[in-house]
Amino acid sequence: MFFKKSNSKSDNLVQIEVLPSRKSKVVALAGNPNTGKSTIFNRLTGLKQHTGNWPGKTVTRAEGEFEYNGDEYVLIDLPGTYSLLSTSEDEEIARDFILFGNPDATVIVCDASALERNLNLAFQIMQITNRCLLCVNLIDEAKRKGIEIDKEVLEKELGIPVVLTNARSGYGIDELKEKIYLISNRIIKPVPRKIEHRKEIQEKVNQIKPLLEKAFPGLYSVEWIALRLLEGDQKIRTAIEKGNLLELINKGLENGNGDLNL
Ligand SMILES: Nc1nc2c(ncn2[C@@H]2O[C@H](COP(=O)(O)OP(=O)(O)OP(=O)(O)O)[C@@H](O)[C@H]2O)c(=O)[nH]1
Ligand SMILES: [Mg+2]
Repeated sequence: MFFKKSNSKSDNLVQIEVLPSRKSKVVALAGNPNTGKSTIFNRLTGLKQHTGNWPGKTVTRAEGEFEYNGDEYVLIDLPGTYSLLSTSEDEEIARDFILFGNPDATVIVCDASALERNLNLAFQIMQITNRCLLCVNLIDEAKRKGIEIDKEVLEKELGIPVVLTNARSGYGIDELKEKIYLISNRIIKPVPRKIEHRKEIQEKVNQIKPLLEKAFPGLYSVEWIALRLLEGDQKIRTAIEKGNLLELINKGLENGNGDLNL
C-alpha cells in the first residue's frame, strides 16, 4: 500500500489518501535540440539516472527518477527534434514515445529566444496529447537580448500551462514539478489549441476516425493517426494493415518504465 499526502489549502490539514497502486508516473521531456532538455533532466532527477540505447537503435536514451508530493516519476529525455513528422530515427523515437508510450505528462522544452521556431514542435505535440506543458527555458539569455515572455498570453493562446525557467540556475524548476504533478494527476486538464484543417481534410479525418475507433477500441490520438494515414505515413499504415496498432500502444504502455521497443 502506498500513502500520499494530498495538498490542502491549510498547511495544518494534511489528508492521507491510499492510492490504488504504486506505479510511477511517466513524464516525457521533448524539445528542439539545444534547448536545455538535459540540463532540466539533471535538475529534476539529480543522481537517479540511467542511460542506455533505445532498443534496436543507436540513439542514447536517458531515463531518471524523481519524487514530488509523494508521487514517483520516471522522466524520459527524448532526442532533440525540430519536428515529429519526418522519418529520422530521432524524430521517430520521440514521436512513438509520445504517441504510444502514453506519458502522464509531456514537457515541451523551448528556447525563450526562439519561440517562433520552437512552437512548431510544440503544436505538433499538442495535436497528439492534451497532457502537456510548455517549459520556456533560457529566459536569462532572452532577457539579456531584451526579449520578455508574456506567460499569461502564451498560456491563453496555447491552452496549456507555461513555466519560465533558467535550468542553469534552477529558477522555475519547483514550479515545473508542481505543473507536472497537477497534469499527471489530472488535477488540471489542459485543452491545447488544435490546428484547424481545411474543410476537405477535416471531412476525410471525420470519415476515418470512427473506422479507427471501431477497429481499435481504446485508441487515443485518433485524429492524429487519421491525419498521418491521409499523409501516407508508411509506418502507421503498416501497423493498421497488420492490425497491430494496439499492440504497439500496449507495448508502449508496458514499457513506460522500461524499454520502448517499437
Ligand atoms: N544560460 C542558460 N544556459 C542554459 C540554460 N539551460 C541550459 N543551458 C545551457 O545550454 C547548453 C545546452 O543544454 P543541454 O541541456 O545540453 O540542451 P539539450 O536540449 O539537452 O541539447 P541536445 O540534447 O543536444 O538537444 C548547455 O551549455 C547548458 O548549460 C538556461 O536556462 N540558461
Ligand atoms: Mg540533451
